[in-house]
Amino acid sequence: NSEIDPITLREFQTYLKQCKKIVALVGAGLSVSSGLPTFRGTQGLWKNYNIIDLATPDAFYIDPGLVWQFYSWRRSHALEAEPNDGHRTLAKLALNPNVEFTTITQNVDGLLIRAGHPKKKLYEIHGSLFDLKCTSFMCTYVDHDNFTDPLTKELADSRFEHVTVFAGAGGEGDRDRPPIESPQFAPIKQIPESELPLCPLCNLLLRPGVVWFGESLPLKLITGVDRFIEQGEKVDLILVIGTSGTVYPANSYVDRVRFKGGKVAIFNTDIELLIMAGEDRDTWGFQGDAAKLLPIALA
Ligand code: BJW
Repeated sequence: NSEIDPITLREFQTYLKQCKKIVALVGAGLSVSSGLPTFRGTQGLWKNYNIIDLATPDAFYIDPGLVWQFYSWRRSHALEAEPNDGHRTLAKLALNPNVEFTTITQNVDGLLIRAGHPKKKLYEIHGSLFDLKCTSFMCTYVDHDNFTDPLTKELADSRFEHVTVFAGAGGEGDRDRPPIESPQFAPIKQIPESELPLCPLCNLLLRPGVVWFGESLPLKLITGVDRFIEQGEKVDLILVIGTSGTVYPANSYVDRVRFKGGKVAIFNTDIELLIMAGEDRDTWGFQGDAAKLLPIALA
């Protein structure tokens, strides 16, 4: 990216060379140049629904057909997408034997793995679009890496294109605004539960293996992240890539690294977020597309 400030870059890279232990915290912005939308802001709309409202247990229990159509669309979109240079740069860093490195990703699109990121150094803390689990608390059925698309015949038509909307139409902050008419509004079809993905063990509804608001993150992953941050050498640097930092516990990792003396580097298109970060002298801010910035900054 030509707008990268050479002085900031030099200072950052000098520090980077000394780092022994690094963690990357990844959000939806990393996959934007692969064609996948973010959650908040102007991209965060699907067929006139706020994406953030659909990614909740309430939405699923009220209307599983609607939420399954949304996730079916997400699955097929993620399968069509290709990893970008940002994903590949992190994968390369994870394979570097000279640095202790871990990626914590909030993304569920599987693109880091497809870019060659070793699974054992990757914490997909919000799950995966390609994991399915049973909705019954009595049933332990889980299906990992299921790339079938569509999952049922009835979900086939739900794979409409993403609705691109006008500024201010999506995101959590816009909840109180009236819905915006989109010229590409596509009606949702009613799908009976019997035509949605069903558990082969108990025949109840399956759900996407992702973590919705109010749900606990998988204990094994949280413990793994905690160990990486709290045990052994201190983390020298946290790379905060394409995330709004609005969701707990992901956002808490930045302060935990900082608290122990680690530095922070933010890669984001949002200038306001970077201005706020710039007030801290142990934080570098790089504005632009993470897919373009990471190969330069981490070269
Ligand atoms: C670019 C770019 C480019 C764009 N290059 N950058 C009150 C009530 C209930 C719960 C809570 C509460 N207060 C706090 C909580 C906890 C809650 C929470 O944090 N809520 C806040 C919103 C207030 N968290 C939870 O509930 C978590 N569980 C938990 O804490 O359990 C314990 C507990 C339980 C109950 C109560 C309290 C505690 C679970 C969180 C699960 C989040 N799930 C989702 C959906 C996942 C499945 C799916 O994908 O569908 O995760 S929500 C959504 O947000 C998704 C994302 O991973 C996550 C983060 O979003 P992200 O990645 O940051 O995306 P955006 O869109 O926000 O930002 C994109 C950024 O990219 C922007 O900054 C752009 O500028 C930038 N960008 N293009 C670089 N090219």
